[in-house]
Amino acid sequence: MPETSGKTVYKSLGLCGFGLGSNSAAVDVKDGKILRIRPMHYDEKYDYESMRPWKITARNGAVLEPKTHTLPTPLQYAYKKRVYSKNRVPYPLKRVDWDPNGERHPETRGEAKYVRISWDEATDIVASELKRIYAEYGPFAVLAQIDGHGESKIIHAAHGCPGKLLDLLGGYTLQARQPDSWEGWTWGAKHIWGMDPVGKQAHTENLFKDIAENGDCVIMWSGDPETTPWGWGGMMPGRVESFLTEAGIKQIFITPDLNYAAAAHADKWIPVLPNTDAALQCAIAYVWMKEGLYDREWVESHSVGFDWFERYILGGEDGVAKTPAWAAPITGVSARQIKALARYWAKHAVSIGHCAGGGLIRAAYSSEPARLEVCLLTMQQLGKPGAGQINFMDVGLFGIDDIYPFPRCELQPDMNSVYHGWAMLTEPVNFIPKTLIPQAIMNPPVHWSGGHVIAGMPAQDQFIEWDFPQPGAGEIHMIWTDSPCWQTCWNGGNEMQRALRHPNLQFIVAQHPWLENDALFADIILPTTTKLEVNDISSDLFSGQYNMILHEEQAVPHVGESLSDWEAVGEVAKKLGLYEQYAEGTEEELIKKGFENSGCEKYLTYEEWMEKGYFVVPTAENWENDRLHMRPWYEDPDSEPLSTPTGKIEFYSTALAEHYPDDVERPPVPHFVPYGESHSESLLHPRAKEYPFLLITNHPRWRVHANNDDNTWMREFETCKVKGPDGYLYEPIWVNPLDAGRLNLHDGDICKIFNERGAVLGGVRLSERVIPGALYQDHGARVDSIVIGEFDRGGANNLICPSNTTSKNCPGEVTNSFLINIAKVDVLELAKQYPVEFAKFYDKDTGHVAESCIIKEGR
Ligand SMILES: Nc1nc2c(c(=O)[nH]1)N[C@H]1C(S)=C(S)[C@@H](COP(=O)(O)OP(=O)(O)OC[C@H]3O[C@@H](n4cnc5c(=O)[nH]c(N)nc54)[C@H](O)[C@@H]3O)O[C@H]1N2
Ligand SMILES: Nc1nc2c(c(=O)[nH]1)N[C@H]1C(S)=C(S)[C@@H](COP(=O)(O)OP(=O)(O)OC[C@H]3O[C@@H](n4cnc5c(=O)[nH]c(N)nc54)[C@H](O)[C@@H]3O)O[C@H]1N2
Ligand SMILES: [Mo]
Repeated sequence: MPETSGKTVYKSLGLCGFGLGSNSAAVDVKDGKILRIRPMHYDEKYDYESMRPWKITARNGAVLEPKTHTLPTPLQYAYKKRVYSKNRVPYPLKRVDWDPNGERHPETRGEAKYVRISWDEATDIVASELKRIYAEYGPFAVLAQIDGHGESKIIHAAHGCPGKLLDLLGGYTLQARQPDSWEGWTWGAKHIWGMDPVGKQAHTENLFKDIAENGDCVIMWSGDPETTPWGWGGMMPGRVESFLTEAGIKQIFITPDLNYAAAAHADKWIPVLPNTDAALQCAIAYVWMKEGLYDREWVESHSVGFDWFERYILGGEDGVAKTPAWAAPITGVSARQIKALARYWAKHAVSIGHCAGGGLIRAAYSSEPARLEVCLLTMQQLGKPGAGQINFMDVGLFGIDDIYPFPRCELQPDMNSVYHGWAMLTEPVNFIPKTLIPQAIMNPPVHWSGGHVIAGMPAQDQFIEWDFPQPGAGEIHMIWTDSPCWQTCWNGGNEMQRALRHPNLQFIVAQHPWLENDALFADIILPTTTKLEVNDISSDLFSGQYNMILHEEQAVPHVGESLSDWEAVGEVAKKLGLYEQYAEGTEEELIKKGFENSGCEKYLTYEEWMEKGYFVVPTAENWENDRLHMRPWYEDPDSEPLSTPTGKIEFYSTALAEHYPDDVERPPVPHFVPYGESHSESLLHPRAKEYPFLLITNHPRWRVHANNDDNTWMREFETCKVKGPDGYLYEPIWVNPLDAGRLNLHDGDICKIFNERGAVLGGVRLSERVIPGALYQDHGARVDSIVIGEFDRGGANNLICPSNTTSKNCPGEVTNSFLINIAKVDVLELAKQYPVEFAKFYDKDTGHVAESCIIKEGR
């Protein structure tokens, strides 16, 4: 048992990690328990000046500097409640009515209870099922769901360890991870300005400094830098926004809701109906064209196909001029406001700000607003002083050298040599895009255009056609998941619930720290640890202040019988005689190897680093002299061609015209596409008569996707939960008072939101902070099914998202901005109607699994 009393350890505690650490904090431990989590002081063990503190000075003299301590968010301060959650899987579990030697009852997954078994028995079962399935069907019958965000652990990686073992066994089918955060940029923007690998502006070096010195305004077009950086890198982006205000640089928010950053920092809020941004963008271009508010010569020297775009905007193509008056009823933004915005923009140095891209980048036809944004940026001379596309969360994004708008550190500590986690670019023979999993389980074969559908692939990959299964491979018969939250994070969760109960699936094994979501559909559950319970190495790359490399000491003993993800898979590897090849060393050896390959040896020795617990990488010398984002291209486009086929901005995409000339859902010239063959999720579609609201599903303020919904400290916030008359804490739904008045809804009412795909409950929060015609409920709440595949109490609105992908030839996710209706429900009556099913698992007050799903020994 490791020493765990009276000490302080350092941990990166961000929840978006896949080997990339963030949100570092100090954890004080007493008597083997977490006492408190607090900021760590960079200068506690090092001289602050050695870090070369940086400084950005605005033209009015306002100054932005890093703090001398890390900037954790409420999610980190409260993390001990997640570690000690009563939802922790206490020991290995087996579903009672799943018998590997008899009846398997797939149809009761999600409602059958569990019994305790030993690690020995659990790993015997997993090993023998693997052998049987490989022998009967071959390796591709095993689907590995091993991607996902979560705790950033390196040796004890949260996601991916099963892939290593399955590789040693002969292969598997990979659930390919979408470019989820950036669907529209990937499927759309890459075809107008290239910008591989992400599709957002590459070359953002020193963009923020340029904005501070030369910018007049940042349009926050669908971002919330006071909420989403909580998941990525800490509180710095909120400080950056305050600095913009001090610097006299205006912030205009274009969003359907007055989100948390807008409420604190907006000089102006322009409410827009969800996913109608493309119409607004077209109308802005119209004003510029009609009023001559752009430099045509400059645009033509940097692009191809502008005439085609002009023809579409002015109405030459379809007879509809995209005027402000045309856009006003579609977008909810008045013609007057559109003209004022267009004129202001053309006369000032304006940048567009994002975090990942906002809801519209994960909505139907998201390729179009992404491309149209590039049209607008280009018409106003991208790269001119103070003008670019800036991401408030991209501080050292994935170590890509040129996506770095804030001052650069000398080095990004490299963890790859010992990272056991999932690699985004794994190249298995057989894979299924994450959006198509339910279909691939229930109705194979599946065909798609769009290549590997893995974030970071080059644009040309999108033109490859693929099939599942590949020739020689068969159907899926087993799932091994270390990321059991598909239902509440992807597109069409009710369909996934049906897939998980499909007889094709003979065995599901989940390894997870908490009993929730898809884990409650597994046949065997292996309990895994949080990072507070292990020794590890990690980095911190996203703070926007300094990079760090941390020696993460174990803080507290393992909870229950849990093992780390790496160790849990190791126990199965032992049963298969593959442990040595799987593990590649001891924990101690790997931590040392990790440090030696991190690039940090030039600063200090391994022993010094172990002793201190962390090292702060200094700011690069002369970082101010780095290249200035797109300035060289702005000055001379021929000096650095873009990665489009013509090397220029393509208002008319030559590649789309060549590969998909007839695709009206993603035509060569970007369009406003309200609905079409793939989707009808628009207020302009007749379906809106029945489902008259668009649902906004932002990234949750008090969670990171599916993580943290059981955190009792978070659940106390009024914006986190709404207490129903039955005492259950429901997921809030923001309703504008104008809509609420018509529907006779009141603050605190419990309602169902619904469409043909099912219904989800929530609690009304009346607020003028959401535009009439839209409702807003955060994404990622825990599934608490009343009727599986139909009706949910937890507020997991992904259950009723569209299953169809971005568009016909774009297999991206559509999880935001879809049609629903809302109606008040009487939960006390409902409880009578569904006496057994209602609130099967979650305790109404604490939200904990009331241990009702585990049958105790002796009972
Ligand atoms: N409606 C709607 N849906 C969306 C979005 C949206 O905007 N709206 N956004 C999309 C985006 S951008 C993303 S990135 C995805 C996120 O989707 P995911 O990456 O799938 O979601 P997460 O909840 O972050 O993480 C996956 C799982 O990892 C688990 N986990 C955390 N730490 C560990 C660990 O140490 N070990 C193990 N075994 N498991 C661990 C979590 O509990 C969770 O079950 O959601 C997408 N879905
Ligand atoms: N707390 C927390 N932080 C997170 C995460 C989390 O789950 N929780 N997830 C992390 C991940 S993986 C990612 S990808 C990023 C996501 O970062 P983003 O993509 O920026 O986050 P979203 O919440 O989807 O959207 C941001 C804002 O867009 C606006 N918006 C929504 N729909 C529309 C629309 O149709 N049009 C316009 N104009 N605006 C719209 C809303 O005001 C919303 O607050 O956040 C990361 N950080
Ligand atoms: Mo994301």
